[in-house]
Amino acid sequence: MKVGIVLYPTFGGSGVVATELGNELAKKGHEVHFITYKEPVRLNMFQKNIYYHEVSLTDYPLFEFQPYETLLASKIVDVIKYEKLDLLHVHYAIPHASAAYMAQQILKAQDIKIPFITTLHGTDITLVGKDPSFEPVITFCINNSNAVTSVSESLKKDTYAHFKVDKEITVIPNFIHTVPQIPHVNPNVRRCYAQDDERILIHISNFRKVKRIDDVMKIFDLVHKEIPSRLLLVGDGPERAIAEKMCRDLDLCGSVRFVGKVRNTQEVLEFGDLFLLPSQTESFGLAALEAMAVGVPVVSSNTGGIPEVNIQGYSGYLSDVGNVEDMAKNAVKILKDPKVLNQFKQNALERSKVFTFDKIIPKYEQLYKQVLSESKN
Ligand code: GMT
Repeated sequence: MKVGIVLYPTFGGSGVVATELGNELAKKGHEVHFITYKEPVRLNMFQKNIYYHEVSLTDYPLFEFQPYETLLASKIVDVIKYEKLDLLHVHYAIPHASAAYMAQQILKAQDIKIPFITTLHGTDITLVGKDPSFEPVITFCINNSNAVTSVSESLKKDTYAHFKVDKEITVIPNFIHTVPQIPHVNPNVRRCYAQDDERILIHISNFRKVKRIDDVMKIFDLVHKEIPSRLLLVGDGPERAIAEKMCRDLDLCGSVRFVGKVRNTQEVLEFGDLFLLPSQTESFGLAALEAMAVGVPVVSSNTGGIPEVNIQGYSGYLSDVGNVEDMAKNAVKILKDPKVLNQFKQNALERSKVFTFDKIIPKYEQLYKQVLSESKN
């Protein structure tokens, strides 16, 4: 199959999922064409069956805002026509689904049929999409996609709750490569981050408000009072300054390390004893799954799709949003006793195996086949 994938090229989960999906489809022999405005961070361009088409932005004094959606739609038309794609798969509804719809209509006028699939990732529905100024376009594009998928049951429910959507939504969870067993880390490298008797807690995100970085700091402060520990903060974003200030105010600077943006998060996660994800909302929580896939248990909030990934008392613990005392108590419960910690690590790895590539990618391939055969009739 020749598949076009439209995505955000950044560190955000939707871009990571779209890139990894494309990489995997290419390995399976499909021809994959990525379409976006910058080289995706997780994309290895020099691979068989992988192509990248960049949407170049025009700078014209009349445009106070760049007409990205129009440029994207034009690029999609171009790629579909000249690369002879069979199908288009867009990740994140805004503005990818509306650009796909427009491209589909333009091509229809030229007697070219192209179905498109929209995958909903989270904030396109739960935060941005709910904004009434986006609603009519999102509702229309979801209803007019040839197929719609969501990354969790929770996101599917939210979509039906907030939009007048009558289109069937297929849940296809996110996926991961797991390690066969918990990796042995090089003690000398580990000592760069923590003493041998200290536990390592990790948080990875884009440091947006929704991630509740202040809760990460509060939880760590409580844990640190009971257990010798360090916190590694991976990623960057608008809330970083707040986290830095809290570090100083709580006198934690010596124990907190801002690692910054990291392409291969697994390299850092391997050093982790516990992953913190106290988000306000999270449609799935890919970062938590990535942690579990190298045997790191998760202390998280119980919002959105997180309970579909992290299992209470097994791969970690879940608490109400903002209940930092409970999250800290659960973290201590896991970290205090090496035997308990080891059991949680094994469980986290085991749980992540539900979401391996070999189980999830065929679900997308199946959907592609179904959509293609429907669109031919
Ligand atoms: O978490 C973010 O802010 C990034 C966002 C994105 O669209 O890139 O992530 C969303 O999609 C991920 C991949 O499907 C999910 O794992 C995240 O839970 C989801 N984020 C939210 O719902 C806040």
